Amino acid sequence: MKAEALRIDADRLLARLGTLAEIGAIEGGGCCRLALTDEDRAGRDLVVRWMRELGLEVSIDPIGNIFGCRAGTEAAAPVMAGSHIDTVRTGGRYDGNLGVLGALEAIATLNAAGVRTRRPLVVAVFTDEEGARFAPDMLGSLVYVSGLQLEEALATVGIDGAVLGDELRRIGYAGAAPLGIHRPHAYLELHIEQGPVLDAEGVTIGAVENLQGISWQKIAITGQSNHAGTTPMRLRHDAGYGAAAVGNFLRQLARELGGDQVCTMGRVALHPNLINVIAARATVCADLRNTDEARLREAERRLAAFLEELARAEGLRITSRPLARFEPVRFDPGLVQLVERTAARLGYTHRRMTSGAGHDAQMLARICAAAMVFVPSVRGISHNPAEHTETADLAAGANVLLHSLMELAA
Ligand code: HGY
Ligand code: MN
Ligand code: MN
Repeated sequence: MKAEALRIDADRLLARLGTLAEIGAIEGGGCCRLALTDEDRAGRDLVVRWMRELGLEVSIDPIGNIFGCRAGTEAAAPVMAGSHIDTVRTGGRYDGNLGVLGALEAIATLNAAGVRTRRPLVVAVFTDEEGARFAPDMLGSLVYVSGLQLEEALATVGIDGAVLGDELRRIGYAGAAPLGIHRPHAYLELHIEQGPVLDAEGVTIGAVENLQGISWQKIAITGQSNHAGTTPMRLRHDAGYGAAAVGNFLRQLARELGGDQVCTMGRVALHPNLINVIAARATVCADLRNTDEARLREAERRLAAFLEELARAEGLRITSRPLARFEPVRFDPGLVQLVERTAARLGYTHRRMTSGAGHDAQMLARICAAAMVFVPSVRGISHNPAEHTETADLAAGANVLLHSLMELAA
């Protein structure tokens, strides 16, 4: 069959997505496979098996990134495609998984058609993209591009007190391959949009040209525990109130800055967390994002000023520690055009767009030409078991990935 006419097998892709989704399956059809847990190990083992069945040569690096390599006719720098298979606690079945399984589906299609490419093709599964258990997010790809020292990454303590390196060894994925194995010629990532744009406009393919900046911080608030009944309001140093005030301020901050600014308090904990005790301590995690670096810095500045004022007014001690800080990224214009051109050639509607979420592609962009292919998320829902993408859109994304890879590897 002519290369032009090649199309992926949607049933095979859907079947693999379904099989992987059974690992860590949660109510509502989603997944919970937090990085380096037993569920993540089971998912990794399954993908490695599929890679081997597809004849790929599997390598695992010291931070647990998995690479499946399909030899080219030349030993040139490979074209890489991939994503992640770790999920948040209430994840869907497509976030990350589609990028890995879509790349495997492209390989399966080339194998079935007996098509060789000049450049090798590498499928990558990056460790701990979500950063939900071990911050920062995109940790594995960040180490891969030397943005974070391996030792520092291995020493990371998770939200459950586990040490990243111990967990990596425990699940058997502390690999021996050299860091930076397979320096790619180019990198493409297929991913669900996780936002409302494509679905609302009825457009099939997103050619992602940029990705917003991310600022995560852990805010520790120390007050004084006291009796909820006997303590007059004027004598309180209430860490619980402090946490609530931060949450409220984040919403106000997004409103004041407007534009693309988003602010989230997704994680909060009180101690001792009892109905009749004024909280002694609170921790709040803040997630700030903006496509514009200067405005993201303004948001950080305003939050810091608010925390100072809150500490003074309430007699609290408030400290903040950064958990992740990535500037906005622009993807390679040539690759973005390739994604658009390929979508058009295959007859799919398409548009250029920004990624609101962080992705491994933003790290690969530091070392090679990188870009992303988005497909619609129904009602823009993600990080939620109800996350859904129609089969025709899954297939469209995988076909655009397949033909883009073939052109890049020619
Ligand atoms: O946080 C993010 O944007 C991604 O889901 N890791
Ligand atoms: Mn993702
Ligand atoms: Mn995610």
